[in-house]
Amino acid sequence: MKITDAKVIVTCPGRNFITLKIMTDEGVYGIGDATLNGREKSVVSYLEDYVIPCLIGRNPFDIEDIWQYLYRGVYWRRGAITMSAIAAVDMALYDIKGKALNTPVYNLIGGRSRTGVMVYGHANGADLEQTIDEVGKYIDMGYLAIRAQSGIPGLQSTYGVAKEKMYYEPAQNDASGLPAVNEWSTEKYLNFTPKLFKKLRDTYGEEHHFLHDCHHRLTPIEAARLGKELEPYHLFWLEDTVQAELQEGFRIIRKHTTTPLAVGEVFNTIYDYTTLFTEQLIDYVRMSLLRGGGITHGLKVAAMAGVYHIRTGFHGATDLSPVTMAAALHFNTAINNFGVQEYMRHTGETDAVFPHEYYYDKGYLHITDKPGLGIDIDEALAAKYEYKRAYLPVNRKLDGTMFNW
Ligand code: CS2
Ligand code: MG
Repeated sequence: MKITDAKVIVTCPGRNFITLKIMTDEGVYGIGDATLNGREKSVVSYLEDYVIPCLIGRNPFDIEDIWQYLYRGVYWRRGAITMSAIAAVDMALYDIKGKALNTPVYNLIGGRSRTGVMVYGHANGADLEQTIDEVGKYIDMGYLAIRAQSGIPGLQSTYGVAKEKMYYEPAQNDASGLPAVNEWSTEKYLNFTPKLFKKLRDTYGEEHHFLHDCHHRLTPIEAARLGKELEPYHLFWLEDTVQAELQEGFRIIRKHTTTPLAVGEVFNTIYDYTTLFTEQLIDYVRMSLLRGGGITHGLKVAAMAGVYHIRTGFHGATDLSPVTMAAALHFNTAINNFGVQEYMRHTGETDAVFPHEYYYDKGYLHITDKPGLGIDIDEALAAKYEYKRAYLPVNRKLDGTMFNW
């Protein structure tokens, strides 16, 4: 079998998605997600101008060699754009291989290790009361794990609070078409957050897993304070506590609290984790197959994480397309050290562009045995949705200091 052609499909059913489609001389094709929220067109060019010419004529079954060629061969290794492009190729090649061998992708990477994939939903509200109510709605929908994010008293905006319920899309421009500006106060946030989780436990008891995303906004000692204050509420994890380029920063957090830590949705290679793994400074890997170079790289990361008692908890926000969700579900079904999968549901409009096999049932996502990834792209429908540049917000402290969003 030979790769004969490939193309990049840009569509915007409510938000931008970038999909790579690889075609072969035996009529089998595969698809992969290449969406990089807020910088989508960069990956389009990376694929069209540089990667696709190198794929033509190759055997699509040679997944490892093609991965190594695209990773080592570029010389300028790593980075979100490079690794998202490599991920799209890798997902598409696994899709092709599964279809050609008439088997679902999970059978190519170890077979079935579990009957379903536990997911966590996103409850959020403008204030504490609304957030408590929203968590109750997710419990009523059968979720076993729920992330809770709330507006912070005294702040006009913050991370994780959706404009419309049951769907959160962070990409938003201001009136001039440039990044919206959010505001931040660590003090207000640290004083408020423990109250939210005390109220959640007082209201719903101990049965459900509660998660929370700090979204890169604390220093290590601030994260240590929050982790310690949340210990009575037994969170499943505290996510992205600090800007994690400084892996050693987690030593301070770990010294002070037993609250489990998750990090890495902005990471893109195993090297972002080496200190965090070998010193057991975290508990969950957030780096998705999309940002982290696909299934081939994900298997290496999960294997190394497993040596250090670390489980996966992949990123699964709306800006990762249903193609990444499909690939993640095959991956999560097969590996042993699976933890949880983020499931920020896409809209019906998006799901129509990406018809897929996976489905939600009582707190779990399930895949079927359809060969390949079990997902497709409706190109005619995709063509109806024009690309619209949309930035992620920026974030400033109340005194105007530029900060992490
Ligand atoms: C968040 C994301 O889902 C999460 O944990 O961190 O919503 C993140 O803000 C977006 O994916 C950014 O595009
Ligand atoms: Mg996050």
